[in-house]
Amino acid sequence: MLRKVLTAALMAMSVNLPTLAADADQIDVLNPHVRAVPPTAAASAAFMVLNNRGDATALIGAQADVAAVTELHTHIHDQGIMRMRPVKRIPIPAHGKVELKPGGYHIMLIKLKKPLNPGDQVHLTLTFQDGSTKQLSIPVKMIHTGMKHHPMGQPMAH
Ligand SMILES: [Cu+2]
Repeated sequence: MLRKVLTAALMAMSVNLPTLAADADQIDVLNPHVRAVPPTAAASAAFMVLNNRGDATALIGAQADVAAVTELHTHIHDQGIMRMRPVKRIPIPAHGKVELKPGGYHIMLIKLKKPLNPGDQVHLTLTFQDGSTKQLSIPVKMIHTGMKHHPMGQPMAH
């Protein structure tokens, strides 16, 4: 894979030239977690905040060890209904942050290979715009359903 060759080349460069910052080095991952799902569920999602200390970049790929397929998704409002849609990239503004959260951008874990119970760890690789990668081990947590988004997590009367 060309991307793998490029990634290897970039990683080698960053070893030789420590002043050359890779996109992955300027991103801090805050509060990463994966939604716990029942054993019958075919899919789950990962959420986190990507905080950028450098120039604008983007998340362009992800791979999780517990899923056969990992996609970047967003939610769109389609005639009053919220639908998920795959995206090629999730932009991360310069010296800013993007929040992956229920009802917004998220990393979709499809065709789960095993149940995701609270306390489990998921290995996730993030790939950024320049091909640099970040390896994460992130916890599985219970999350209340994301289709109805409650600001600040406050329950609302329906
Ligand atoms: Cu999704």
